[in-house]
Amino acid sequence: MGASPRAASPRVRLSTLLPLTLPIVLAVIAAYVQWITMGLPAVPAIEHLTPETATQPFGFPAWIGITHYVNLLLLVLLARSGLQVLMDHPRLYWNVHCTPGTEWIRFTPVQVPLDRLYTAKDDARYLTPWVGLPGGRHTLGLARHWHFVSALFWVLNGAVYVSLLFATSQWRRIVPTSWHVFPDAWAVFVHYATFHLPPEPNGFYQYNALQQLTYFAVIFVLAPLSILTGPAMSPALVNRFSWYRRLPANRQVGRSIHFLVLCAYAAFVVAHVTMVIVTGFGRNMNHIVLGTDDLMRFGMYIGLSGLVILVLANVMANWATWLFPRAIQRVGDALVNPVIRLLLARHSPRAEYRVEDISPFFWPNGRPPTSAEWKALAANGFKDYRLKVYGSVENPVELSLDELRAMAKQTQITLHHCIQGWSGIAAWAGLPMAELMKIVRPKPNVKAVIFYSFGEGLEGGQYYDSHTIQNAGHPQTLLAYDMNFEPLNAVHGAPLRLRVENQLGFKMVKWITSVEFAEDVKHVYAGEGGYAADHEYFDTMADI
Ligand SMILES: Nc1nc2c(c(=O)[nH]1)N[C@H]1C(S)=C(S)[C@@H](COP(=O)(O)O)O[C@H]1N2
Ligand SMILES: [Mo]
Repeated sequence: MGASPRAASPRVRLSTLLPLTLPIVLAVIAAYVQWITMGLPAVPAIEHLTPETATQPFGFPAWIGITHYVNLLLLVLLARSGLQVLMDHPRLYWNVHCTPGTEWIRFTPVQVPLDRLYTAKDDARYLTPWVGLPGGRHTLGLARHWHFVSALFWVLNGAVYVSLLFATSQWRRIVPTSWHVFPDAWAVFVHYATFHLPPEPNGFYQYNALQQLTYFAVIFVLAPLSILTGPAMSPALVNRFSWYRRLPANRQVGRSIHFLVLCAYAAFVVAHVTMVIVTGFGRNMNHIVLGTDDLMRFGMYIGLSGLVILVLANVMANWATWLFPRAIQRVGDALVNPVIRLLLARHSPRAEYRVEDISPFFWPNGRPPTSAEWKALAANGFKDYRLKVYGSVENPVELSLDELRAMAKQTQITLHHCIQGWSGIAAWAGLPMAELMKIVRPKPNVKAVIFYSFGEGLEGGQYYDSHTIQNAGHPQTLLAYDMNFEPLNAVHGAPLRLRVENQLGFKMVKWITSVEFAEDVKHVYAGEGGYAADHEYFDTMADI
């Protein structure tokens, strides 16, 4: 398939890099041309406002300083945990199939070998704890708890900020009200780009045009973009809507934009902090920290202490995550699950794709079982395989593959979402779990359905996972024996694997040996409901 392992594909594709950077480079060149040929453009005259002459709201009330600080703290946590998640599948694409070699950027030197089994987990990278939260390799389960909890509070903080902005007419600082802001902002840009400082207004009363436009874009463009592209990666949301697949924006476009927005935030922070320093650090710090407009040093000291606290909070976050991972998982679940339950879990998946949409390459995860039992069954074409269905049911059964195939068959072409970030479309055929439930008849006390694998997890020990009885009964929940119109192969879960289209891939147990109906999951291994939840601290509701 495509490139030989030696033909090194570039780490960043020019076809993506150029459209992103060329406008900036051209703007800087234009600024220099204008400066050299016509001199610096005039920026609008600045009124020297005083508390007596200022007409619009001025100064910084405490709520701006507080939301500004909370925002910074949460953005740092979001960026660090987000990078950790990214490193678990260190490739970004514009196509939903994630075919190796089609990524527009990769954060790994590895070219995916196509001549041997190379799983997506093999592809995960190590990230230093100085950058990543929590750092390490394949720690995305814990990173996700930080990311989602931070995201929740970040959106809440943003909502408070924007509400107060419009409740108080502080919005006049941020929202341009005249088209003149564009030529004025350009005039300021020509100054900055050529390393000149234009006459600056006092930020306590008003911003210059470029500053206003930039703040507006960060708050009203970047933030909504990251909020929208986050859920665009959720299987529950994406597979809920059948029109979604027709949009140009797929999971990988969302993921790529989510990352590019992070880059934009980072660029903004560098530029913003530079400008705060060069235009009068002490005074600017008093504005935002104390809400005063003078040259005292107090605001600077408190502000810098705030940064020290921010660094300490991050050190503590890493430390707590390594020492008390189970507690982090519990807190994450406790805060995030109710939101997911409210927004997503009530919806059944129903999106279907077309045969033409099927991915040419489908990343594998997990290695085929090594047990003698599975190998013997496989050697015999699974003729002796019996699926054991037991537990709290009226009618426990053991079913051969032929018997399973003789029962109600359903085919669905769906989009798979792995927790690591990759996706792929495949056709699956099998027995709907709802049909199996009609035969075994779960008792009224049953809340959980547990799927056990012949295979082992990353750290050894039996792989398993569980679903609520409601989720097991979803119309697209299948015990699949065919993939892309052929019997399931060894890598993708032969003889039988689960498909649950509203949740992440790790919930879809491959190489199933038995299915247990139970009141809860406490009696199974560590009791968290699945191998990944037990060992890797993955979320128990894998809808996002
Ligand atoms: N038994 C078992 N099932 C498993 C896994 C595993 O490691 N062992 N990996 C899971 C994960 S993380 C994903 S994304 C999907 C991958 O399915 P695929 O290999 O068909 O792409 O299988 C899931 N089922
Ligand atoms: Mo996965």
